[in-house]
Amino acid sequence: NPATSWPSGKPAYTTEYPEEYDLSDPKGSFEKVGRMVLQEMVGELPGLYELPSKEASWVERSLEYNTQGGKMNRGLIVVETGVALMKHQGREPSNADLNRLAVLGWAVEYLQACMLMADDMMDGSLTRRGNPCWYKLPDVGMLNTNDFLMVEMYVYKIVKRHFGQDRIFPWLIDLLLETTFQTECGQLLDSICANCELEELTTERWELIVKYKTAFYSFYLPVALAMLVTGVRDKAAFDTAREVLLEMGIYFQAQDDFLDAFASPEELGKVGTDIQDKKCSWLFAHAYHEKSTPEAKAYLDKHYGKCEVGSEEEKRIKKIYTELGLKELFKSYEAQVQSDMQDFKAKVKDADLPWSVFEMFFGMIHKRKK
Ligand code: GPP
Ligand code: MG
Ligand code: MG
Ligand code: MG
Repeated sequence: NPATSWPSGKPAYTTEYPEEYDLSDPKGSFEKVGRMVLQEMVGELPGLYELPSKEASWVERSLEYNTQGGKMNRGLIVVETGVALMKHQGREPSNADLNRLAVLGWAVEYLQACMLMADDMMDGSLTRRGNPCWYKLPDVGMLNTNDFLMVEMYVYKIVKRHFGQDRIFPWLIDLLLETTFQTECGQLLDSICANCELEELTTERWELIVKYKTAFYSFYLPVALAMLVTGVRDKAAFDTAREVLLEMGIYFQAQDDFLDAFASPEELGKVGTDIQDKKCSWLFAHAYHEKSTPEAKAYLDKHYGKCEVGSEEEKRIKKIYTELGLKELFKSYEAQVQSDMQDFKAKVKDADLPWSVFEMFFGMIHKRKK
């Protein structure tokens, strides 16, 4: 294989995991695997890619900055799902199984990191995870584009290093690629809103946007990866998992949109830009199309997408959201999702999947404040 047999010494596969994965400390163990993966990836740069130390350190700094320090929900769920599935199959996960699940969890975290690096530049955001966005750093700027492309390639390098000799390798890659493309379709739908009339930013469009830009990669992907690696092959099981997880993912992005306006930036770790950016957010779509009054509509027509973060107009728009009763509407949507989740229980059991996976995932996000 020309890509892997040159230069000599390639490829290096990791097959042994001497460090004990401690399930009683899920975050700590997961973080340890993250350190290992980062070191492996950075370690290859001087030898295989002839990168001088300055550039190798740049990559290391970018990976540290952008892949670490998040909530790690997506990554952790890969491990949790894998463990639950193996137990459901009557198997006890070995140390290697746990490490390999965590590696896939990190592949999802790297994919997430690269999406956020690109998204922040597109959205003109200022902060992320409590720090300035990477592209905002004076010595980064437009180099962000290359940096996020490198993080994206690291997704595949990580998977290749740990699963390159595994028969499911092509399926893992296909799933990651397909999910990335779905996310890009979603980001397109999201970005084109800037060129749309407010009339077009409907709740139907909102649902389509968020299904693609968030739900596939954040919810279906981690569970589907764990299903693949634990040997699930039944199409119906993937279909059922997707159906439940997409609804959860759509709700997750509704929360993201809600928090964009109503959470404190300190708690959220980022400053909301949806009003400035003319996003088809859950709040806007419901304010404009479902709950509107002529006065509210007139104000939105005049100022939505035309005022800056922190401006009086932005504050007024948030006040309009509140006056239109969107906080209450959100609560009732939230209750609806919770009851839908209960209704999915039987279907999940029929698909021979452990309900605990979905319950746990939902528990991680339900009523979240950040
Ligand atoms: C979240 O939207 C969606 C993404 C991060 C997907 C980006 C996809 C790309 C192909 C780059 P958001 O802008 O509401 O997220 P946040 O509020 O965290 O900025
Ligand atoms: Mg954004
Ligand atoms: Mg965005
Ligand atoms: Mg957002």
